[in-house]
Order: sequence, then structure tokens, then C-alpha cells
Amino acid sequence: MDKKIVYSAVQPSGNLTIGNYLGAIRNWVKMQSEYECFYAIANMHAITVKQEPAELRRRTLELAALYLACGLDPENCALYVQSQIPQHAELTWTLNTIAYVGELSRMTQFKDKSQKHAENINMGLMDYPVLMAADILLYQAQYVPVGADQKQHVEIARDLAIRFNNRFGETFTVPEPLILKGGAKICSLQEPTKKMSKSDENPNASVYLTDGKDDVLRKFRRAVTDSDNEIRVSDEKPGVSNLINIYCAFRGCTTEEAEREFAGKGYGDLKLAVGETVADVISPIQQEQKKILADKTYLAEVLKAGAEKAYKAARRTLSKVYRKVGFYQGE
Ligand code: AQP
Repeated sequence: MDKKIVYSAVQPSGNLTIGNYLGAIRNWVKMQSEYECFYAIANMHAITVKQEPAELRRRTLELAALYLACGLDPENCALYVQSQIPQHAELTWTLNTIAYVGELSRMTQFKDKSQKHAENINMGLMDYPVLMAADILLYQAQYVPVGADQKQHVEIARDLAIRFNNRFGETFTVPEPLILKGGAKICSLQEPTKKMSKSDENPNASVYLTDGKDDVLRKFRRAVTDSDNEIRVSDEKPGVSNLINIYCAFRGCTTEEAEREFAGKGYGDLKLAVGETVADVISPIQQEQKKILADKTYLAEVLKAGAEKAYKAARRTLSKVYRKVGFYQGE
């Protein structure tokens, strides 16, 4: 039986955080042997906010090396750079004609980013979910493993797939978000009701996958908690709950187990334990990433093979779409 298809991506728009790792990449690794997986470096999404071109190019390769260092196996999945597959932009245009301005302007990320980048509210920022829908639908993906913040965008992709299928006949697989419990929403260490983000201006708010052990320990030591000194998960204790959540996601334990482990201990103990756990996991990833980055030829080969595989699949879907909408494709 054919394997089900999985698509996901991360933008090379900054240093990746442990949120990106827990919410996305770690789950991709688990899925690669069971599913046919397409994992992209979403550089076309990244330019919806201003990027420095040389930095964008450098980060693209760093992200590719990080994918591999986290355990993605190019024999088992297609790793590629989004802009190398022209069908992403082509399908976006077609989907734009069935996407409504009203639904796009209501997206939480569009509203947040419009506020954060008030001087640059460009069309791409608003069209971000349509490009993301094209990314997913091009590969006929059944599952999209993402963090909780991306659920709304996968829902738009579903709506567009259903709308297109209803208007033009069965064309797209209707995708489902795959949001695994545990690491789905890692929060800022400084404002624990907000998600941890790679573009946060406060470097103490996010733990980056590139952070050395000292920085990791320091950031957790400074993490915002509360004053009752009780280590338990509760909506009224977002800071402590976030630390426990991170600890459990990295250790693979339940909240109850963690609460028992820290019963009678203080916040200092929890912060140290989380910091050490995180540093132990990310430090071998950093070493592996460095090794891979030193071999540019290998990296280029991986991305070329991934792009070839992605191109084939994307071309098949786009040609079907063009036929359905009535575009002349030659005789
Ligand atoms: N804090 C988080 N917790 C769990 N999952 C997260 N993800 C991101 N942050 C968390 C998941 O990582 C994947 C890739 O994210 P992205 O590159 O689309 O964007 P981002 O990291 O979420 O970036 P921002 O903060 O919105 O904007 P930039 O890049 O401008 O800083 C997704 O699956 C996401 O859910």
C-alpha cells in the first residue's frame, strides 16, 4: 500500500528555538520511516518580513544542516528549499483566485505580524496562508505536523482544498494538522503567555538550538515564574507550567511524574534541571550541524536530490490543477 504523505516546513528567518524543535522537527524525525515525507526550508515565507539577503542564504544552508543534525535522513524524506520548486508560487496564484480577502485578513498571524511590522504590511504577509496551502496541497499531503500556532493555517489549506475540489472536481487531498501533545506550544521564558518565537527581540525570552550550555542555564535561571514556590501545572502559573512542559517534552515524562519528582523542591532546582536536560539534548545536535556544514558538497547534493523528488510530485499536481481550471498546456 502507498505510504501516506506528510509535508511540513520551517522558515529560515532566524535562529531556531527549542519551540521549533519540539513543535515541529522532532516530530518530523519520528514520522519519516512510516510516511512519505516532504520537508522544506520555507524561504519564500521568510521574505514576507524583511530579510538581509546574504543572511537568508546563509541561514538556508544552516537550516538544512540542522534538519540533518536533528536526525532527518535524506534517504527517507525529501529535504529541499521552497524557492527551488516554482510550482509553489504557481499554485499560490491559482489558489489566490478562490481565497477570500476577508478570511485572510482574519488570520491571527497576519494581525500579529501586521502589528509587529507596521511599516511593512505587504501583500505577501496577508497571502502567507495561501502560499502555505499551496505548499501542502502540491504534495497531496494527508498530515501536516506543526505547532499549535499553525493550526489556523492548516485549516485554511483544508478549506481551500475542499473549495477547489467542489468547484473543479476531486483534485487535492484534504490535509489534517498533526499537533502532538507536549511540545505543541512552548512559551517565551520572559512572557510565558506568549509563544516562544525565533524573532523575539529579547534574547532571554527564547532558547535557541545554537545556544551554548552556559547561555541555556542562564536563560532558564532568569525565566519568569511566580511567588508561591509550588511546582505544579496550572493556568494561573504559566511560567512554571511552561518549564514543566519543556522538561517533560525533553525527558519524555508526564506532568504528574515531573510534579512528583520536584515535590518539596524549589524553583531553582526546577530551572537547573530543565536547563541541563535541554543542554544535553541540543549540544550533540550543534556538533553534528557543524560537521555537516563543513561539507558543503554533501549538503548541496542532499538539497538537489530533495528538490528533484519534490519537483516531480509538485509538477504532477500542478498539471492536474491547470487541466481542471482550463489552462492550455499544449497539445
Ligand atoms: N513556541 C513554539 N512551540 C511549538 N511549536 C512552535 N513552532 C514555532 N514556534 C513554536 C512551530 O515551528 C514550525 C516552524 O515555525 P515557522 O518557521 O513557521 O515560524 P515560527 O518559528 O513560528 O516563527 P515566528 O515566530 O512566527 O516568526 P519568525 O520566523 O518571523 O520569528 C511550525 O510548525 C510552528 O508551529
